[in-house]
Amino acid sequence: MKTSLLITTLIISFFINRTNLYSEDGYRLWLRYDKVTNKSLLKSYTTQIKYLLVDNNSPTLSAVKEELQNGLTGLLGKNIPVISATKNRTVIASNYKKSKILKELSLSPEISNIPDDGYLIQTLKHKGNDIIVITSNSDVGVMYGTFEFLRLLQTQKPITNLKIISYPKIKLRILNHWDNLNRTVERGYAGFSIWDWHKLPDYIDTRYKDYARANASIGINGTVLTNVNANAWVLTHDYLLKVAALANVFRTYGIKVYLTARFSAPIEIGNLKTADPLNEDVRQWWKEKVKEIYSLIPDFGGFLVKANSEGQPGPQNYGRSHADGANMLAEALEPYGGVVMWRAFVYDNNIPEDRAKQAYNEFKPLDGKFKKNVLIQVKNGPIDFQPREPFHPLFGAMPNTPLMMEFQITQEYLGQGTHLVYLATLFKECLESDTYCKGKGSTVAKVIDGSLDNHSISGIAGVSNIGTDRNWTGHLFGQANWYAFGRLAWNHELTSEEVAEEWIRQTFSNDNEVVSKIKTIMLKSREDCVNYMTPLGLHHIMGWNHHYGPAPWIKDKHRDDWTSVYYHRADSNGIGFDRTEKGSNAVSQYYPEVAEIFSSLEKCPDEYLLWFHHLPWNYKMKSGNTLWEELCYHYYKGVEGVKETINIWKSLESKIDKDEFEHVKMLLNIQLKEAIWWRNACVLYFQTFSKMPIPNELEKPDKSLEYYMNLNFPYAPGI
Ligand code: GCW
Repeated sequence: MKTSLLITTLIISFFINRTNLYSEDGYRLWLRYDKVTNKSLLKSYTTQIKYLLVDNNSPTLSAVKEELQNGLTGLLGKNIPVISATKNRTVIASNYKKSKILKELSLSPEISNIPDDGYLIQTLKHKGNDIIVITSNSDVGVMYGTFEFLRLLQTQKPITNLKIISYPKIKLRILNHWDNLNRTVERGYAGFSIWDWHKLPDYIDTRYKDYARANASIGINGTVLTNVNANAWVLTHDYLLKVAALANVFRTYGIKVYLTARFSAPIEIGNLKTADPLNEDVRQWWKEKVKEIYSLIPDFGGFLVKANSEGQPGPQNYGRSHADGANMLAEALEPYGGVVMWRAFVYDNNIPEDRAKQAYNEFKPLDGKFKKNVLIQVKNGPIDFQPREPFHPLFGAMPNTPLMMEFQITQEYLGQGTHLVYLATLFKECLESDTYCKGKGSTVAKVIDGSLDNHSISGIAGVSNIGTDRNWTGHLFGQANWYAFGRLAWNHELTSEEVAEEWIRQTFSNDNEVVSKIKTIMLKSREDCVNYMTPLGLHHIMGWNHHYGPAPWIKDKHRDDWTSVYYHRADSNGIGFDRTEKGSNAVSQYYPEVAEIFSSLEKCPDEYLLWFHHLPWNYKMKSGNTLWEELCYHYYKGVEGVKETINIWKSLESKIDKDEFEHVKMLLNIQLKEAIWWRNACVLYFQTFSKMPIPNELEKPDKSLEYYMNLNFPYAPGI
């Protein structure tokens, strides 16, 4: 009896697991390679692609071959034989510099000038044969071209008469993992760190390769494995062996490994008494450490450093400047071609100055004082990855220093693991902002891609949202933000819409209704979120420490600049942070053309109003509403936006994989609940100052302010 029950259970669970195995769980990301559904396109593809020729072997080109074989087999639903001499209808993937075959073809002469990472995809006729060539002057460029070619098929684009030339605008396209050695992830909402440090270097999880493939497919070429709140332990020999094992997997996919360097490492793991960057023993220690790293990882990328910020050690502990600290590390890395990415995210509550001004004050005077292999990594806005911030005034202010962009892909302040918020629109808003540093058209994008000041290095970083969750990012739509970061790092001129459309077609389907409806959802999602969280330029009013949920009432903490009241400054007179000349004068850090717009009540866009101005509750807005009414309308609009999203999503039920449909639906319901929570808590709280009624037509909150203020989340994720 017992045995038969056991057998039945085993059989049932076998079938359950089988079904799970075959249902869509998101693991494949945007590289699904499912068979092309459009019959006539499929026919056209299969007539044009009969054979595969991948020339010149190298680990990278072997990976190209594997990707093309897997991809094409899936997409075309049949095996594509690999051959060694060109026949009619062959796809050739080859490095132009190494290939004999390609020299015989009449390829576009531009090939010789395409920068290393770039590629050419061209349809050609040669000796009566129709062929498609994917080529580059480097192996990794061939890989990028391969992924682009597969993307054409996945998004069901025609492949006749191709001539695509593409190369990245920004050189270092890097993910920053805030992953700790114990596998927790700071501000991570997708499980634990995918780096299994304990089992490394001997156990190589298949995820490492899939991670590398996914990154290569969108052009990401670097990864910082460890948290900026750094642990020196990763620099010990045993851990470096683990790092080297990861680097060995990633190298094939053109991805370099970087580490965060804890400034006090010479004391903590080097037995020195000091970490003073001008001390000879300290300098020597770093030189030897770097030498050891390169002996294990010959293509190591360099260090990312958070120093003298939020309690992290740094050069200022010894009375030295950020330049002294960065240059010491840069000198050690220089012989090997490594770089230092030194973060500008610094602010100190002991300095009696608007937090928004502090990074600029600290770094601007250091312009031109850094060694050539130092990049200063600046967050998109002057506070901290808020749902909306104006661009950081450092962009454009340090022409003699390459500035890197730091975006946050993980949604610390935008709904964490449960809100659908597509971030390309946020990224683009910042990249397209005009700094006016060299006159009109000096966009942030042109500052960071190095084109404005002719820098030879340039970089962009995204704080990763990846974890051990089966679908990598927790929320399926989190994948879109990883994807968008990579695509925009490659080409910041792509529109948010183009990127969304590519992602949807590869992730869900090429069905027009699916594409257009999901695109609508994605494109409005960030504005919805701003509306239900921090409309009209409000910022930093979220929960204490875990940053989950609304808490505009946070005050009286050990640091003012970590409270909410510091930022919104609501009182019986009004609300907002006066950053004009009459206030903190943060506007003066921008170029005059920009400062003038932000300072002026007429010209300042509503989006930034309370970021720069403290205004009375009955202030007349451009819409004719009072400020109080306008604030209410925005909060309510945000919630309506989420309701609308849910309706659109529900209308797609028959066209989306069941598991994915349910997954997103449940998360959207959480998002709605939390949007209402944000709206109610904020409106009720601000009402205690405005003393004005919520406009009549708006539904009144069903809970009291006290209720919201008493909510507690000791186990919220990400800390
Ligand atoms: O956004 C804040 C986060 C911290 C983070 C810090 C930083 C890694 O709340 O968790 O620390 O910024 O960027 O250094």
